[in-house]
Amino acid sequence: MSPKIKRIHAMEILDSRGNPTLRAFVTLDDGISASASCPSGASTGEHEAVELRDGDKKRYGGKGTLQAVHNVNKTIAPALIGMNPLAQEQIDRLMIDLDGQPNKGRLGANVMLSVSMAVARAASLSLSTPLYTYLAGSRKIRLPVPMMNILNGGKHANNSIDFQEFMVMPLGAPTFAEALRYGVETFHALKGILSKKGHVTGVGDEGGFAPNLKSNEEACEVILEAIEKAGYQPGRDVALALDPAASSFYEGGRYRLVKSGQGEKDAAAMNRLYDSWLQKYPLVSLEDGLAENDWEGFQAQTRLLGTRIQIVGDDIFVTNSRFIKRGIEEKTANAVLIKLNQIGTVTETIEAVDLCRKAGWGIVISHRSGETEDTFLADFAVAMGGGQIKTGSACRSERIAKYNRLLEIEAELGADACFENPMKKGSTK
Ligand code: 2PG
Ligand code: MG
Repeated sequence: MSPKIKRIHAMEILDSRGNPTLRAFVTLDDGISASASCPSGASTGEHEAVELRDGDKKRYGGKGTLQAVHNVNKTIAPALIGMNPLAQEQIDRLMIDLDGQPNKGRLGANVMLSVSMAVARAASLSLSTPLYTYLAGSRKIRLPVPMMNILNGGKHANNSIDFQEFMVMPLGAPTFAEALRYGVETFHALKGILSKKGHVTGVGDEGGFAPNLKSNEEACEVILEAIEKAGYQPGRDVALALDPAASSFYEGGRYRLVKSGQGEKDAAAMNRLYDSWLQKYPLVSLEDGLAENDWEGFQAQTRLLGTRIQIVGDDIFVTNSRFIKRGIEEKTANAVLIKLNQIGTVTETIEAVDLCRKAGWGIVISHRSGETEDTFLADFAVAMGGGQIKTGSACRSERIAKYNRLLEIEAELGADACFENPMKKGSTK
């Protein structure tokens, strides 16, 4: 007999920035109980699904989630009780209908996603199946290569760097555990280098260092130094990936590199800048190199750089199949950053992943800058099989929790664990 949902409730908890978020609990009639927590972004895309906040300035500066809790307890729970938790798609569609808004503005994407993830987790527990196997369905599972954001700027750090994320990608490692070690050792080497140069080694929201460097270029240079100091060869063992999060410094049709004092540029000049970086640095992936509404600039960038590196759209696609379809038609990029809370249900996120795979596009499963200790993302990345995860630096427990879960999964899979360089020609998307 199939299990049924007996109870659903939620509570207000805190994320890694000390802002309220939501944890949903799902209890089944077979005694299984599971919970899941929603993350929250800072450099959010304009077209992301709505994150419901109370707006009551007397509590948490307006960021409270009591209304969201109420929506779970009073609207979603009564509709879902009695349903089979294995019917993920049906449950997600029902929540989408209950909300009735294209941007999930009535119930809130944070409300729907916490419930959606908790339902999936309860279902996997009820079947005694690991969450990654359950979510994978017929997809081939694969351990992801981490994109580790070891140097932070932009909106994630109060420093002189315009670009938000400078990441290392240990592409030459033979296993996930080794990839993680390469990245962690590079992070530690970077700390030594920065402190020797007299920089502060405090960290930003995702655990990367946030020094005041002279330029965005200097950030790449110190990372290359760190890769070598850790004993690795830049490019071969450990490559660079970037997320400038360019919407955050785009204003009035210009890209304003104000924090570093490097002037203003149009899209063509930004693309030339990235091209010149490709000559100097072992860059393999560029995310949001241009702003979210600059579809033309993105297209030109993909024409210019897209055969040499991965061009990832984050804010421009917001994990929304409608925007991804347009991107595939117009050749706007060649990869998508996938964030569950940008769209608000597990089902729609999987739909976005499958769309990318069909088009031969890259898939990067990503955290948010505000996270919790929930490790759903690690299982989700393995299940989707795209071979790439972005989940922060080598410190801060909300990031490390995901890495530790991936270590566990790799150990559990043993000889069956698949790990390969997703940038290699012929690697499955
Ligand atoms: C991004 C993310 C995650 P945020 O821009 O890719 O690193 O940041 O969650 O603040 O949108
Ligand atoms: Mg981004």
